[in-house]
Amino acid sequence: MTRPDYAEKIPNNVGLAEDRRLQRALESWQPNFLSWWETMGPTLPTQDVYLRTAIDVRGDGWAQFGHVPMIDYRWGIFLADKNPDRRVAFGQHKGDPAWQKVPGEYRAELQRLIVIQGDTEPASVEQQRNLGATAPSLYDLRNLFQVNVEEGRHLWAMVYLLHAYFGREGREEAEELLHRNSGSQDAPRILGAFNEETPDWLSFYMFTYFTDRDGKYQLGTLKESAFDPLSRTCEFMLKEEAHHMMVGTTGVDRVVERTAQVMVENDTDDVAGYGVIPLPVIQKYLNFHYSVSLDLFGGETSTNVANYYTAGLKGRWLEERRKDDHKLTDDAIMVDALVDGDIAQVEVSALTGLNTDLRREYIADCSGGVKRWNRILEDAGLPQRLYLPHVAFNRKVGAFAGIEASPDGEKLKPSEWAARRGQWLPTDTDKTFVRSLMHPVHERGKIAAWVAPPRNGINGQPFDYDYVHLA
Ligand code: BYC
Repeated sequence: MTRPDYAEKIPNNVGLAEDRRLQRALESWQPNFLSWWETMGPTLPTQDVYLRTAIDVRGDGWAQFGHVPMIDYRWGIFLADKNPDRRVAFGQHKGDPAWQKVPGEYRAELQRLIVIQGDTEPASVEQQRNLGATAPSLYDLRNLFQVNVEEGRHLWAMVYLLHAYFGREGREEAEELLHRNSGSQDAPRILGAFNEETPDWLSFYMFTYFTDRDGKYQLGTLKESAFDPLSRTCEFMLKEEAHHMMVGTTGVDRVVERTAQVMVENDTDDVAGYGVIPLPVIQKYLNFHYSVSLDLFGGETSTNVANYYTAGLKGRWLEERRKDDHKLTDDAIMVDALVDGDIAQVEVSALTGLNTDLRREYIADCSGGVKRWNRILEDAGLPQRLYLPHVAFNRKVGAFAGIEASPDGEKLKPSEWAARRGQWLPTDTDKTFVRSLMHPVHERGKIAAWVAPPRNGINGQPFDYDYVHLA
């Protein structure tokens, strides 16, 4: 394992200095990345931001805090430490030594998985680029930028793999990652949720709760990959990803807390006039972000995922803790399906049902957030509760893509859906209202009226710390 060289143009712990060809290739991609960051990254001008920078994967090296001008942020390539004894944990190659090179027969599939993962990272930066202008506090602004620079680093992580292991095609794919853009008509991002807008901070908190959490689960499955460099890079990315989910979890906490406060103070549900977000609007945002994030798991049944697993490319969440043969050739699983046009379940082979297996883990995790937010309502003495809508609600991918269903899982005629969708998904009026609250609060120690302050600052600093110096 090489120690990271932070003096390098591209900080890394992959021994770039010893591989001049790779170093040159990445150094020629770097200006394109920086020009993408300048044109598609955060729009709010800043002098510097109190950022966490990874300069090592060990000890506290992954979390060095300090005020940094954003363009000087050091996007580096860091892989978790190598375990020389690591073996493939599942599929037909179970028990073999983990692969240090890409086997020819799996090249196309591995490249595809890495490209899809890589595509989401810059997409989220593009989606969030204008949020700085309406940040509710300097603390939130700093968190937004932290998420953005780390998503940029996660792009670097995938680009490193493409350059180092996939030759010319890999380099071409790395270029394409900078050319597709979120929401573009001509060259959109690959997955649906990454072409949606993140126009306000409630959307940002919901995105970092629900969509970043898909990232956690997908990275968790790629961390199991037999292809060791992919596994090691995902392991380190997951460490950084935890902060993004904290931003989402506590962000929604704080919105719910503030709304609950105003409801209690004024003894009314109708709080829009008091400048906070009514619970039914929060529920609609939750419905939207949860349902588009469910789409990110692919179909309930998928031969792609069965092949990935059998080949050893993509495992299950916490693969090694599963008590089975890790081959699954004789196992079955119940998955959601349309049966004679009705919402039901069918039994399929465990291998083709693996997207469902992962989605179940994800749903259980999402329920934790809802429980937390409901505890805030309960503690405020309020009877209202938030909930996760049914898996058939508002789906564009998988078994329920062709039907419409209510959040309770009742199948609806298209006309009923058209008449009622505004009760369940944010309407233009809801979105305009939420946007009308988004006045920037860029003054140290102050916060917008629609969201409660956080319980803790960053890295032991108080809430009123000078997290960002604006230009
Ligand atoms: N939108 O066989 P199926 C993150 C396509 S987020 C559009 O069921 P499969 C992050 C699919 O490509 C994590 N198209 O799919 C979060 C296939 O097309 P083809 C990102 C979709 O392969 C926040 C067809 O439909 N990482 O890190 O089993 C901020 C049939 O689908 C969608 C990954 O996703 C969609 N939503 O599963 C920043 C991991 N879904 O082949 C970052 C890598 C499916 O018929 N990707 N399709 O043309 C994968 O593991 C899998 O490709 C998927 C899909 C789970 C995405």
